[in-house]
Amino acid sequence: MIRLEQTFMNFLLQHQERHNRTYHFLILMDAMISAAKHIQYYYLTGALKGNLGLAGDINVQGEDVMRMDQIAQEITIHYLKTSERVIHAISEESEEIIPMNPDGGRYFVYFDPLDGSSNIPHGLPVGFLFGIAKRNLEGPEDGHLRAGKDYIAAGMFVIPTGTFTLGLKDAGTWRFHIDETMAFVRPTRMVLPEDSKSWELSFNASNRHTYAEWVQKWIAGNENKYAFRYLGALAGDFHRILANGGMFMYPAIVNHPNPKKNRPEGKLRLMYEASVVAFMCREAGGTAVNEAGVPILDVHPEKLHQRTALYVGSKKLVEDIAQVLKNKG
Ligand code: AFP
Repeated sequence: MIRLEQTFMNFLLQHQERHNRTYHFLILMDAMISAAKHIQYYYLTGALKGNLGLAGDINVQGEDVMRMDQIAQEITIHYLKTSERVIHAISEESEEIIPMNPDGGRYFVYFDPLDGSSNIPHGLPVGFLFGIAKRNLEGPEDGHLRAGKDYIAAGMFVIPTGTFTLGLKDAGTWRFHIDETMAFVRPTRMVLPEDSKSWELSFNASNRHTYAEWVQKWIAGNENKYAFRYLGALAGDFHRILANGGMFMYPAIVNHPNPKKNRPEGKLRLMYEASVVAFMCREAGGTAVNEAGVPILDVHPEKLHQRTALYVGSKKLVEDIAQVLKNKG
């Protein structure tokens, strides 16, 4: 017997119908899926076609742009524009807002088309992360810089692994797998496990002595209880945490021996990294906070490429470290 699976599109159509929603979100998600499949294809063939190297440019974050970053950006902008549903988008790869359909558009999209650049030269997992907010339909538009709690959906593709995880507002976080026809199939609801047996801790251990003292102390008191895993691409690391439980963290760097390398604001980007995983985590029963112990989803961005520290995962662990962060000890 062949096992045939429910597709993502079928799942979403039913979801929209059940909640009496419009078709606009379907059109937008169809665009996201098309973009992800094309990025997946270029990434899989990247080593053979010479697309896994540097592009020769520096991006808005002051980092080297990889050829794949450019390809993924071009693909995503194309599909978002042709969906005609996006007012404008904010991308890691563009300093400015990317205008799309200011009059007829309905959504704001915040995305990082290929996150985890240090994995690119090796063809190892990277992420395509996105958050979606809706235009204010009741009154005058109140701006495009939305806090994560105002997103209607947030998701990530792990490329080239072929998994897609999507958090839907008040409707859970779902995981899909790519099949032989390049369709995303088999919706599986993700719920963070309560049992701490499988929990993992994920952070860049080489930064450990640069964290605030109280964070270092918390790690020392907890590290022996959990397995330690770190891939260096948020989508991949968070993918594990969603399944196994535990916590991913990228704390503020405040004690670097070279003070110029301190990152008191944190490293990760609020709108298209931290809020995206925080949203999926909330829908899976977890939570996320910043360096002040404040929920990530409550933080209103003040600028497009705002950075933040991030602690995300199982409620018990994140709430535990949130207390330490609030009390600074
Ligand atoms: P890049 O895409 O700039 O490599 O950043 C990836 C990332 O934003 C996120 O995906 C990782 O979790 C984190 O940075 C890894 O950073 P470190 O290399 O400093 O551990």
